[in-house]
Amino acid sequence: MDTWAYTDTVPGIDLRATAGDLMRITLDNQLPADTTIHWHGIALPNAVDGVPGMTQEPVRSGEKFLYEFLVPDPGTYFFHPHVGVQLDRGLYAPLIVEDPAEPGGYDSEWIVVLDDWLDGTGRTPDEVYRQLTASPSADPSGMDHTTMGAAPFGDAGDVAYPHYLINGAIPASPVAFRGKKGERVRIRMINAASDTIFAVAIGGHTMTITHTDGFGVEPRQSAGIYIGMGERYDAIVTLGDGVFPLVAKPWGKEGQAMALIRTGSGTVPAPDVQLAEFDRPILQGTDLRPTEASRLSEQQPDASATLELGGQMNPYVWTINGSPFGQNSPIEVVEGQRFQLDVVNATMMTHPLHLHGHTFALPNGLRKDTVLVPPMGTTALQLQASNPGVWAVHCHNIYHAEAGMMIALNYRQN
Ligand SMILES: [Cu+2]
Repeated sequence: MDTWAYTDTVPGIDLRATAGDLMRITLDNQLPADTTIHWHGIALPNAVDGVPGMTQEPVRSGEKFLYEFLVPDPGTYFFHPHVGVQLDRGLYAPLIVEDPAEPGGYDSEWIVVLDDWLDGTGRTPDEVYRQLTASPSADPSGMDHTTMGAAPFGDAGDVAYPHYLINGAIPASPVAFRGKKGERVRIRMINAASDTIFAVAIGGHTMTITHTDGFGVEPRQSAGIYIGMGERYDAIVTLGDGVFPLVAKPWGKEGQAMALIRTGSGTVPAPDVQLAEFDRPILQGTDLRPTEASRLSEQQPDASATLELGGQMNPYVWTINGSPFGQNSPIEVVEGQRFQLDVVNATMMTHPLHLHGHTFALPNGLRKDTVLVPPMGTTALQLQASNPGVWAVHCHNIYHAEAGMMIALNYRQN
């Protein structure tokens, strides 16, 4: 069994740039399949957004493709394929865009990438997808759906994973971050999982959340934070003295991911260490408020569209506005409009809704590009239509997206 990866590591090596830089990256496809790269969260030109059939031809096995774009905004991003369920194979890597105007206020910086993992354990993500879609009667997910409806996220997911990873490692052989007692560390957290929402906390520490999806938030101290698929959160943590577990607990699923923080001597925590931090309130993204600088200007929408998320396990079809992608009608916007997406989740699951090429403001002003929409929940997302093209709007549960939970946002001439 060969894992698919960017170069030879999972996650791939992180790319770093400064806001305003021109990125020039050649995808050299040595996979035995077509692929593309999507630069998740970056407001880039449509032609390099990496969605096959919408913005480019798939890059064939043995072929190359040049992605060239300016990175306009600082923040914590990542990149991954936009073909099938390839993200779940290990094809992902951080993209960090530094802010030349950043005041700093921290001593060092770590990147924490979360993942749910099954490749090489008996079935590939493609086989899982085939099982999900092929079974005419029984629920093939392997998931216990008895948590359905539980707050805050409802049904826990469609796939049971044998492993949860932080920076590619299982808890029995965790990665170790090293630092000094009293040091202030900025931790950039990325959820690259395909079907898993995580709660993240650090034993013996609180974290102060400072950013989400590249945008500043009013700093908020907490025992931990929930992170949906495709979301990113940055936190500042002041390090204690010893050895500490950084744990990511999969929502509604068994097991956990763990990394170590080492600043001194101490006992290494067991892989199944239970953190008391998870008994305290864990923040959700929607609890956060934007900084003034990251707000969208106050404005009445010029136009709006409803976006209804639907679907079920059996048959395994996920929809937007009543039909899977390809059968639903694109949402149309005109350049210059303030546009509102009225999102309705008509299912018992939480869906991480992701918009390409733009960011949006939640009703409380929080700016993001990926938002967790709770079961039977609604939200209104405002965006500024300033980046012409044909853009994907989809659930970042990669199995849902592949099963149809996607729609196009098309610019039309007025
Ligand atoms: Cu979904």
